[in-house]
Amino acid sequence: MKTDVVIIGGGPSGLLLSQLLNKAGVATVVLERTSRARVLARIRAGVLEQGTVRMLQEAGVGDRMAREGHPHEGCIFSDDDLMVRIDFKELTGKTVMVYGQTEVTADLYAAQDAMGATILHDVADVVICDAVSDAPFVTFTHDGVQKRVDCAYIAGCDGFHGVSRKTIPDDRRREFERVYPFGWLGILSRTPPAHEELIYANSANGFALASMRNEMLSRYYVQVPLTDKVEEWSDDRFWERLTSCLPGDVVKTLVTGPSIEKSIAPLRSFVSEPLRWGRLFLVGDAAHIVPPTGAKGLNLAVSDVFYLQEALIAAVKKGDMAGIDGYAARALARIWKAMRFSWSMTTMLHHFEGEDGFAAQMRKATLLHLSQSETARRDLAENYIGLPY
Ligand code: FAS
Ligand code: PHB
Repeated sequence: MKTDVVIIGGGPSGLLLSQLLNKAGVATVVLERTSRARVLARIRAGVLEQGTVRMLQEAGVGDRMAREGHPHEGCIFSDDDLMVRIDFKELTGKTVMVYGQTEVTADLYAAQDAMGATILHDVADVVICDAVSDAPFVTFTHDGVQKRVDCAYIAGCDGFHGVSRKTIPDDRRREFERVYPFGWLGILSRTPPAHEELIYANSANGFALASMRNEMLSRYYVQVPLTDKVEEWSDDRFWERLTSCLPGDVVKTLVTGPSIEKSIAPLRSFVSEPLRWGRLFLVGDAAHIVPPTGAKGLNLAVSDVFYLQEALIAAVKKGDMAGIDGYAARALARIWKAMRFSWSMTTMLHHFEGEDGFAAQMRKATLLHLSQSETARRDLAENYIGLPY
């Protein structure tokens, strides 16, 4: 097999990159380790920045999002019963889109199928070869047969546990990490959302987030110790913790119900540099992980895709290497700013085991300042709706 770009990973970043490259006449082969059903069964992100919405529209996958997605003009930060609204529209002139990552991925698969794109599922033993050469290739096993695809470039869109980042020699990689001593226990329930906008809640009982997918599908999270197991959390126990974190006025109208999905996600901040190794480029979770507190994970993957698709199209179609040579620095500049925002939101809203009263006072003062300072609200809004590409 021979193609222009091999994309390792059929998640949102791999599929979006493939879609944009194919639209520009650049051939791709996507290699995905699991089945399509497994990819589409993952419940992940829920909030899309305006830049992500624009990229999906440019990729030709914006129609269902426009019909079924929900534009949000603001969100709430609460501290016990204090509720502070961040008015994105008034403060930045922009909004965000509530539309699940699962739906984004399904729309991308449908568009890639319509294009006749080459996406191989249930691929194993992916090995990136000769990345630092003019003739890289990838070997893998598919349908029990060892195969090889030769290409001009390789995009590592294979997430935190993929092979791409580890292809860069350990002594050439620089990794930055903060592992948080808690996780998010999340549930989906076929109930009306607690509030028409998202609520990021700080409380004496820890952090909680009230989100949604649509008017009859709610997504909730509560902070739990990393040692907790999902089977230790009955629905009743979850609802009890959630109601102890949300503002009293919201709890009054909260509709509870059985969970249809329940999982615990660990929280970490992580960046691996460099993003480029010869003709291999790291994209999305393969290169960085943010705690979901800032709703940046998927959106950061999309801005990586924006920079890389522009660079690859110029290189493949015109032999212009400027974008290729500038990709890593350009993407990292935005990655680190999103890393900072996600870290600050996480430290601002979560209880840390063994923290002293001073830390709790810092959280309360931050939220009180947010309620009294338009400048503080504008700074948060600018980061939340997404910094410029
Ligand atoms: P992904 O991990 O989505 O996709 C990588 C793909 O590569 C996967 O399909 C995987 O099967 C495949 N792969 C891995 N190794 C391979 C190999 N060797 N060969 C071939 N394929 C391989 N972000 C938010 O903004 N908000 C959230 O609430 C949120 N919640 C999350 C919860 C969890 C449990 C996780 C893990 C992440 C969450 N994220 C959230 C972040 C998430 O949305 C990611 O940012 C997003 O999926 C990034 O997309 P990709 O870079 O495509 O990586
Ligand atoms: C979600 O709806 O899953 C969601 C929303 C906002 C976040 C994290 C997760 O910051």
